[in-house]
Amino acid sequence: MRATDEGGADLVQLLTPEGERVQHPDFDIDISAEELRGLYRDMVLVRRVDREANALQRKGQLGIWVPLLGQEAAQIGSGRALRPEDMAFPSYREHGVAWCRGVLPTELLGIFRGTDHGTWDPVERRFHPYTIVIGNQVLNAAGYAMGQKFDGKVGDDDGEATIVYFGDGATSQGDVHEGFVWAAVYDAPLVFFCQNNQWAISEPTERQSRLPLYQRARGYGFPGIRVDGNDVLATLAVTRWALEQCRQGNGPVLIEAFTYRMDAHTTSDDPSRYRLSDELELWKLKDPIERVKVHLVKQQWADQEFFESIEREADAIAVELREFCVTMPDPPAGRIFSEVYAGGNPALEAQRDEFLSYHAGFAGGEH
Ligand SMILES: Cc1ncc(C[n+]2csc(CCOP(=O)(O)OP(=O)(O)O)c2C)c(N)n1
Ligand SMILES: [Mg+2]
Repeated sequence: MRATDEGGADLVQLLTPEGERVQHPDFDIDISAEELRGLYRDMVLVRRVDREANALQRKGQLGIWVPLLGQEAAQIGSGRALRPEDMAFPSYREHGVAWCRGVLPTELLGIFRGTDHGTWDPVERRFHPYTIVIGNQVLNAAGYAMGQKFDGKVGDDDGEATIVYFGDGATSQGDVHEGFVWAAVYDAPLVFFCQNNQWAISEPTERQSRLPLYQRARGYGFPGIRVDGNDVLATLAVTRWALEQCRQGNGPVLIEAFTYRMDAHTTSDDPSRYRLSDELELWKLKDPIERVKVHLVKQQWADQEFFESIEREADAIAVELREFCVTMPDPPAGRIFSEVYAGGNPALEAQRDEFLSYHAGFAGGEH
């Protein structure tokens, strides 16, 4: 058995790469033309944000960027399954989920320009700060979901749930294992959403597991489902079901979204050093956006004017992103020392004073 087996018989799919709608005995969804146009719009706009931010890094305006290219359906399908009161814990690639939580694309830029840690309010947006430490957010999310359970927010139609995002590589981290154990034994309302994009930087999924990742859930005692992560409808349907299980007190659930990282790991990475380009060419045929476009056209649910209006909207977002990025003020030199301790700390304050006087010795270093 290989973790990288192509999809496999258990793969949940509702929209084929050719844009054909197929039925599934357990997971189906009624989707209106308007809803599907909305999902298409979300995916096109986040892809544009992603490409624009990638270009801004190439121009030296961002220190680094983490591309989501290819993972739009996994992120929009799951992000749109959430209710406003649910909580989401991202890793560092979840720009599409951020979009669904109402985080502005401009609010992500400071993280990658090195000026802040993200400017949104995690409590208000129900979207935790990005986490770079692999797998760590799984423990944070398990604790949060246990809190929802203890606070009595689980057990009926109005129940709350939590979703946590992590990668295929993260499944090898101890934190993820511990998160599985805690959530399982406390029946925490937690959806573990693993985006298996086939790579952990240069390590393929077969280096993480001998068996398909969704099957790991069984060992912990909760359901695991593999969904076509390039199929926005299937991802939406499966995530809605999983969140509902959690709301009713039957959580947790593991979802493995089978997808592909179409670009580099980050702008600091060169994937041509460790993978062949024919792999990418194969996945291009399974593009998450194209299949929705084909389906919309076939159904006559969208016309040329619709597609052009989305392009115009994407252009406008791109302009806004560029202008915001190049005019972002540099943070004051003392900024890295602030907001570390709520009540101050003498050792840190001494370090700050020393650094500020050193910094003031340089031309332009007075602030
Ligand atoms: C604890 C820890 N170890 C190592 C790293 C370095 N690192 C950054 S991303 C990454 C690979 C993660 O792969 P995966 O979980 O598949 O997520 P993806 O980047 O593919 O979305 C590693 C090892 C880190 N950030 N944190
Ligand atoms: Mg990965």
